[in-house]
Amino acid sequence: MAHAETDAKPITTRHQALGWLRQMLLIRRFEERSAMLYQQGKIGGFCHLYSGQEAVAVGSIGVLREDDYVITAYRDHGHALARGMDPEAGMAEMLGKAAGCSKGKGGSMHFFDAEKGFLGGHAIVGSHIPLAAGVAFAIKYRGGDQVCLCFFGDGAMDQGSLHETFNMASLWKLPVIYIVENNYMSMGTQLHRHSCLLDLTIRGGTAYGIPGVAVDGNDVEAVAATTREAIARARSGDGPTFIEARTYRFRGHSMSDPMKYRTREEAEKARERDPIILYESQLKERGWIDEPGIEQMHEAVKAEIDEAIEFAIQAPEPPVEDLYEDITVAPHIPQE
Ligand SMILES: Cc1ncc(C[n+]2csc(CCOP(=O)(O)OP(=O)(O)O)c2C)c(N)n1
Repeated sequence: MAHAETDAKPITTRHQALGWLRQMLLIRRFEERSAMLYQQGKIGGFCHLYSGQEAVAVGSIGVLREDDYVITAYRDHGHALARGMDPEAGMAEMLGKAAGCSKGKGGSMHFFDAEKGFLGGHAIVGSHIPLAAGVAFAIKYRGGDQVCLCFFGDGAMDQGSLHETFNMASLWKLPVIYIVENNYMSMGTQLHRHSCLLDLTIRGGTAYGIPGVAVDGNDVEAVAATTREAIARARSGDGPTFIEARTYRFRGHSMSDPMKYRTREEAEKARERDPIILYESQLKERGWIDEPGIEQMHEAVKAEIDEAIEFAIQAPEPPVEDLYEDITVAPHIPQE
């Protein structure tokens, strides 16, 4: 197993680094405000927040090309925003409004943005893992050199769909990169209680002849560097890579979680490795931003999310007639 260490050496430009910091802040703010809107009853249904895991989505999606694809599970707001989704479209979706990225019909778990190659938002654990292989198969079949980045949680490691897919993805050398966001918790079940091995690179990599790499999932540049290598492999026809990004979720599994499975000390300790604070200090050390610059960025992000919320609140509900639209999509059958 290779292990990408946290490395203080910049792997990117100042411009891109500041962009990554801003995206992580945007995601954090989006999530924290969503929690408040949920408590006010403005957001309904299930809602899973991404706070604490931002460096995984931002670092990996940040090194993709525009024509690549991203697919994820239900904890999806961060990935969508990292892929460039307009926060207004995201927030409107949270509030079930017609201007939402899924026309207000998908909600928190079903963000989608086809134009940006963001293919969801999937609620059934492990269900999108075969879909990612399908996307990668289509890329290869058409002779393209794009890749598909697929995210899921450590709980999904136990789904049969993952193991069937990994075998085929490896055998057929599909251009897919699987990233398990190991936050050590599958709802309220900790990793050591649901996984026979704690090193997931063995279960997801070695077992299938796929290179498996563990990375510090709270270090945005380590994630970016690791994903970049995986992308190069996939583009050159060498097949999938399995990345285990080790991270932690700060909030509960969903909005109704008493969190009895972890101690307050454990959660507080995890915040010492907050990916945003880590990156802020790294960039300050490099002289790429100073304290007033960081404050300005926080203010700008706050204003952007405030605007998105205002937009979402004012936006109209989908009309009732729309209930019977978008239920199924006619298949695209190529004409001879
Ligand atoms: C097939 C299936 N079984 C059970 C559930 C209920 N469920 C929702 S989330 C979850 C835990 C998944 O945890 P993990 O994959 O680690 O992702 P995380 O929540 O940490 O992002 C479960 C069991 C589901 N959605 N789908």
